[in-house]
Amino acid sequence: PQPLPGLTVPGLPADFVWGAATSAYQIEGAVDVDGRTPSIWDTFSHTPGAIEGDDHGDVACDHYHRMPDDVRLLAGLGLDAYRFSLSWPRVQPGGRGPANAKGLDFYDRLVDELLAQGITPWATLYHWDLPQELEDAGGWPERDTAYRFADYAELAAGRLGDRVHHWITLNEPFCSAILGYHIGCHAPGRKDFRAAVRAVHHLHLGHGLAVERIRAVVPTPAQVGITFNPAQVYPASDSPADLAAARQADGMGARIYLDPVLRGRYPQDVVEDLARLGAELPVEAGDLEVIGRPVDFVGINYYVSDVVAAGGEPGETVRVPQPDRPVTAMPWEIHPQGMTDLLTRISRDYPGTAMYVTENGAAFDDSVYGSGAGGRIEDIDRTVYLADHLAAVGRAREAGADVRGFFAWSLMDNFEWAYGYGKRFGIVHVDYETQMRTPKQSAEWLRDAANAARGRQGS
Ligand code: PNW
Repeated sequence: PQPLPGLTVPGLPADFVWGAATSAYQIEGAVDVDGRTPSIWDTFSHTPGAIEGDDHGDVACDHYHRMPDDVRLLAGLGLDAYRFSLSWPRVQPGGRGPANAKGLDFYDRLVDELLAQGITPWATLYHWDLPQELEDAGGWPERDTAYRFADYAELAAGRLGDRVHHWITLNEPFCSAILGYHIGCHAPGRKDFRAAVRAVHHLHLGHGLAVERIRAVVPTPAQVGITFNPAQVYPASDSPADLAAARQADGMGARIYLDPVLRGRYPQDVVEDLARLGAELPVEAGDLEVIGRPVDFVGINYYVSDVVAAGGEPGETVRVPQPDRPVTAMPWEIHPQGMTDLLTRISRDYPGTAMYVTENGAAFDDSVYGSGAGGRIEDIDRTVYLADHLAAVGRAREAGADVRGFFAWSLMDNFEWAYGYGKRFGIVHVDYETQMRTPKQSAEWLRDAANAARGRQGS
């Protein structure tokens, strides 16, 4: 067995933010309680064959009913911050009209519980649970959805903004647009590339409109940002064909998201690649000014990197597996240096960008030793994964990247989207029969490493 990693992570200052993250549909359950209406994930997960084992989020971790206990659990882990998401159809059933007081009350109580425990709330407004009614009206490929999102953002921020000072508009627009509307492995399960490209732009527009509305209702010092999962791409060789493939993959996986928000324009090569594929970003006059409004930070979710080669057909790119890299249970390749390279590259190409790692973590097949309250999960593989990626953040900081915090994905095992409950990312184990929570060894290590970092002088 591997030894536990050391607690000292070089390069992380005393004021580095240590946190854990979740999202509403993955943990809350209570899908028809207190006025919530279905989201696209309720519909999708109840479509036979869409999800591994036909799992769904009807109960999930039952967090909606166990929230105060979960916050106490979080407090016991000694973390500074908790990133959660609001369920749009809980806050604004159907995605239009007035707020649902009971739905907002839940997040109001959550925020108060967090603050009472000294934990800073970080609210994500959209972690993929679009109200089904808005999908029925066309979803993100329709421009109107962006305006609906801005209205919802204002309702949520207006209620919580006196206490929540950290706001993330969208989580991973790549997943919403490409996995949801092109690949179809995520809700709403459509397979239409042109629609997916329209969705990309309307997600960005919704972000920009929401930034303005949040700033209007949240008193300073509001910190408003957006979370991306930019691809970290390496060419498989230095042949012109592979270099071109890497450029294209980087354009579609990273720059199409980063550039409009951080530079106020779409990259010309990406626009040309899309045109060759018969797709177009539906940009209207003034949109890029809205989308390019300054943000206070960018959230980065990092799990894997991609080695890319030219595919069989011209203009096709393929991801080349790296058999020498160890894998998680997903099975995703483990490559911490990719995170250093990604953060360093963003800080070089988009100077002055403050970043937080808003997700990083791994699914492994945990073994539970003992049972009940005496159960123990020695997840050394997850602990090493987190330690290696925190070290990668430290190296990026030493190379000049302004990375200010790290949120482990996830606080607890939860509904892992298309994979259902079989893949466990938690630093806390959830027994889905009893809903008992048991902190894993990785949670204890994270708590101790955060403490060690706080005790040191800033670096
Ligand atoms: C992120 N992909 O999702 C999400 O933000 C989390 O909700 C999720 O649980 C976590 O990562 C682990 O999967 C992703 O296939 C899901 O490229 C899929 C992909 C990327 C990110």
